[in-house]
Amino acid sequence: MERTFLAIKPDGVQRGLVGEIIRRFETKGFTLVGLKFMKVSKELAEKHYDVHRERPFFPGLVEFIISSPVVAMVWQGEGVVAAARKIIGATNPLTAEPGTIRGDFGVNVGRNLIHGSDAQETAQTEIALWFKEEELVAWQPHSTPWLS
Ligand code: FUP
Repeated sequence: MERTFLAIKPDGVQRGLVGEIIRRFETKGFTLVGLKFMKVSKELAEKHYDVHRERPFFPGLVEFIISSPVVAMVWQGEGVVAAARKIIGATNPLTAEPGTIRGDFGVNVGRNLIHGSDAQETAQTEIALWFKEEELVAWQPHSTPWLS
């Protein structure tokens, strides 16, 4: 079953949006299989954003991610990687559509509230980077057998 990695960034936590953000994935019908509240090490932040290592915003991005706690999550469901990206919205919250998390709550590209894996392959890499296998819980919600 398809899985994606999501992280509510320090701004999402600081602004009290954890419940609101989780609610959107829960009510859509996706299944939570991993969740932890944590401070991110510099090493993990640099690995996570390795693709951006040469970009001018990289040092500031890493400093921001390690500045205060994040909520790291794994969600499961059919088509969850692409669907989560739609729920999250465009990278720049100023151009993100209303109705998306970034479109509804953000204004600054450097403070865009949440990370979501951009492809199935990236999701697998990011899940392995952030979670140990035993931290992921395989389960099926009883009340919604039509959801996978
Ligand atoms: P996304 O996949 O939507 O999170 O966006 P990217 O992977 O392109 O960018 C990763 C993070 O880098 C963004 F969430 C915010 C930050 N960023 C900037 O701070 N400035 C930029 O110009 C582009 C990205």
